[in-house]
Amino acid sequence: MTMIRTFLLLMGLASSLCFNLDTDQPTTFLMESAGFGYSVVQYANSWVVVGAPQEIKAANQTGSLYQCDYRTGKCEPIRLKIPPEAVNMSLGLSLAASTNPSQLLACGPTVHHTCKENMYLTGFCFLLVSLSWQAQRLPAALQECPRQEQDIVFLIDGSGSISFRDFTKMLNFVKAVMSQFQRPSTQFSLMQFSHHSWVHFTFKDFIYSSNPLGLLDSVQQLRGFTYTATAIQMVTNQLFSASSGARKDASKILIVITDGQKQGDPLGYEDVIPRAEAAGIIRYAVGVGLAFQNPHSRKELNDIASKPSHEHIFQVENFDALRDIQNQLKEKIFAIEGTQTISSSSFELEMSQEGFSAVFSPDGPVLGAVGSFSWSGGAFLYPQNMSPTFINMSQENVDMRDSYLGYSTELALWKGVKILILGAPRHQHTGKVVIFTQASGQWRPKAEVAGTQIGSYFGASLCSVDVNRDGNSDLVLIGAPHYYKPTRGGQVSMCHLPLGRARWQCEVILCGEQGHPWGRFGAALTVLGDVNGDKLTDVAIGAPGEQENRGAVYLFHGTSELGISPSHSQRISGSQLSPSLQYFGQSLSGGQDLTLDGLVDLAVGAQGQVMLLRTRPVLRVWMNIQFTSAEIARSVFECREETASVKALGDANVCLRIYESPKNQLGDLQSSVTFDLTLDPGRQNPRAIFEETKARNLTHVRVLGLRQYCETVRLLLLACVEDSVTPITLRLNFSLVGKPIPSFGNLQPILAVDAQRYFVASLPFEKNCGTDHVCQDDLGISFDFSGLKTLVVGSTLELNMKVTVWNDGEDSYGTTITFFYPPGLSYRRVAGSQVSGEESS
Ligand SMILES: *[C@@H]1O[C@H](CO)[C@@H](O)[C@H](O)[C@H]1NC(C)=O
Ligand SMILES: *[C@@H]1O[C@H](CO)[C@@H](O)[C@H](O)[C@H]1NC(C)=O
Ligand SMILES: *[C@@H]1O[C@H](CO)[C@@H](O)[C@H](O)[C@H]1NC(C)=O
Ligand SMILES: *[C@@H]1O[C@H](CO)[C@@H](O)[C@H](O)[C@H]1NC(C)=O
Ligand SMILES: *[C@@H]1O[C@H](CO)[C@@H](O)[C@H](O)[C@H]1NC(C)=O
Ligand SMILES: [Ca+2]
Ligand SMILES: [Ca+2]
Ligand SMILES: [Ca+2]
Repeated sequence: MTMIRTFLLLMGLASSLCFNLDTDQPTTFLMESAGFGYSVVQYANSWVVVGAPQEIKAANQTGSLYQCDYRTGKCEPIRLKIPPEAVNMSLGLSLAASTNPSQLLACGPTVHHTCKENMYLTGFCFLLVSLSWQAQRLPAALQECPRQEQDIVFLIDGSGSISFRDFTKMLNFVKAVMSQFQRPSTQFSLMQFSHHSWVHFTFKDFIYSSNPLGLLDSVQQLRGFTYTATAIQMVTNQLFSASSGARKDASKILIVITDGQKQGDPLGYEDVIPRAEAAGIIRYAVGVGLAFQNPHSRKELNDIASKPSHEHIFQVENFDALRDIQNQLKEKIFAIEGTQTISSSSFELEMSQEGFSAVFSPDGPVLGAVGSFSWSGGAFLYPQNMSPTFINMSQENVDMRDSYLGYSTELALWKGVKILILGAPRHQHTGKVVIFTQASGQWRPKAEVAGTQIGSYFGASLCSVDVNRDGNSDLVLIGAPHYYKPTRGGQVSMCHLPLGRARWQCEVILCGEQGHPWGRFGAALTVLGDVNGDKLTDVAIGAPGEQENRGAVYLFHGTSELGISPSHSQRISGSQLSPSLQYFGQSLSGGQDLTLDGLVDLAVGAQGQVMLLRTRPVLRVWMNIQFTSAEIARSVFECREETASVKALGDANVCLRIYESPKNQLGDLQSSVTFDLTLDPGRQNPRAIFEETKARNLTHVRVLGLRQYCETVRLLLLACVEDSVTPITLRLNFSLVGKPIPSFGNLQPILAVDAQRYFVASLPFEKNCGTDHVCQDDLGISFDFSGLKTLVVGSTLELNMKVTVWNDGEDSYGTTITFFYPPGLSYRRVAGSQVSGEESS
């Protein structure tokens, strides 16, 4: 018994697990191209566009796009003009498409952008409209290198040991260096020192001067001793101050030019250099003349200059040789970048990786920019003919560093309101998803929901679903592909959009099958459209890590409660399609019919290939049974004399009509239908049999199209049935196997899993209740205790009671008498007798 039940259960599971994507004849697009299949999108109801972000196309060009055609089974490269500045962009790392109008976004978020000595990662997307592959570039130009601001102080030695001619050469050197930098990014200030000091011009003087180089013309030599340390202290305190025009975010650079040792200075370098260092002043020391050949002087230069000394010290033999180091000094200063100085804080958009994710909104394309603001992340919205809007969490007082906001992007619509959803899978290590809405032109965070497990990457994938297809999104699926459970890896939360000010919450968790702790279930999500014909949207979820990265795809159906059923209706493993498949399900795209059969198809990316799976046409069956006579006449079933002969019971007309849902363009669909008819199922002995089989059961196999089919069967009643009250039942059940359609690549129709598979009709026995067929009885009852008036407990052992029931009206069916007696008595037996020959109970 248990064995059989287990078997039946398995049978049921097996049949439901192939509903209803066709796995027998997938179309495979193969391409010898690195990363082919990393991303995939259905485009313009005719193409599968595939990204191959790792393909090396030229010296500085990575990534490529392909358009694949179901009819030919082949892919062609999409030839885009890649601008030379899009260095190693990994084109095709993310793709998005929209219908009506048909648009495609293809992004390369790893544009290597060199600024001076630093390498930045920005991104480009191409917006393609129609098949002309005329591309618009987003953003229109490469972001400029970050502007580096520098505040440079020259501190020049005017002591008596320097001749007038050499002092002039020194001023010329200062002039030459100054002329190589541009205002306003670079500002200069000049101070001369001996045993006094003289500020010739501050940064303010420099920036407001109409002729900055002219400021040097009035400089006179001071003469006297050499108070180098005191002078450095004044530079630190006075010149690098806001009141002198120094800027907070600029690099601070001090260039000291001297010919000799400190002389008579009350301060030592140890008194002043630590302060200069703390203020972030980068110090260059230029030593001129033979004085510096002695080790003591050499040490002084070391004390003044920043570390490492060899990078910050210049020594020249004489003042003429200063000219030789102009360029060296310039290069050194140019090389100082924001990221290397103490003062400059962090990245803004230099590492934005714009286009890491992409989605179309009614206002324009939205590109995720995960790396912006030290990987806080955000997204750019590109409205038509307008400058882009940056959407991030700046309004919120939250720590978003390393959150990766914009790792995934999705759009939802609710009563015409646009809702932008951004995933931040590294937020606080557990991940977060934020909903943005527009309020007075500004995109503001409205609601958010956080992940629960560290490292789960909650929000790495997003998918908004309009389950009942009324134009309003009902829920968002949020993938956490690295969610770890010992038996299952990855999960997807189902989160209904929050209404009003309600908190955003997720209700149901979708999972893959057990036994795949590294399955990465939820790494890819897609809306499929309605595949099973219940008019509710269905979704597909990829688990590319299942079975040692062979991968799998799950199909889930929408439910009438505007949710997604937590149990999948089909699992397609990569190994079942091809033994060599790897990462099957790493990318998904559904919702369009590319095979021209009227049914939506699913494109699934794997490593180096893409599979196009068709949905199978779904059949449902309408059934009916009609008897030629509405009831069994008394003359047929009444058993007065004991003649053991069967009697004709009339005909049953059995009808089946097979119809398709959803509608498709496949024409007539044939299927082989096996149907069983059973009389009095569940009864030990049947009361009627089929004339054809002389048994209670009958099986027919017919090939039927999408038409109504009827068949008449003759019934016989066995003689003297013992129960002529309960109607005779006739049950119809069937199984259906769709016939492959040769003109559509042998696509095979399938019976809906939730289709009705039984139909039961009943044939009642005629009742003696007049012409209205309503039995109006008139029952009476009387009790008789054989004349006993009092029951004395203990004196009488038996109490006999006579109950008389009579009927003065039409026949009465199922009459019962309920009789209560006190606890002191116990029930013995009942004996019945019938008085008139009519009907009994
Ligand atoms: C590749 O890009 C680098 C950095 O932008 C550039 O220096 C180099 O010239 C480029 N090479 C070619 C062949 O374009
Ligand atoms: C671009 O990629 C190629 C191949 O991987 C590499 O050789 C080259 O150095 C890269 N260019 C830059 C600028 O990073
Ligand atoms: C958001 O962007 C603005 C610039 O638009 C920036 O100043 C701010 O720091 C950003 N906020 C976060 C949390 O990244
Ligand atoms: C009727 O059912 C019995 C047992 O289930 C089976 O052996 C027999 O073949 C069936 N007869 C017909 C005509 O289907
Ligand atoms: C009808 O139902 C019976 C019992 O559930 C089952 O054994 C039989 O296979 C069914 N017939 C068909 C044609 O599916
Ligand atoms: Ca809806
Ligand atoms: Ca559906
Ligand atoms: Ca199709």
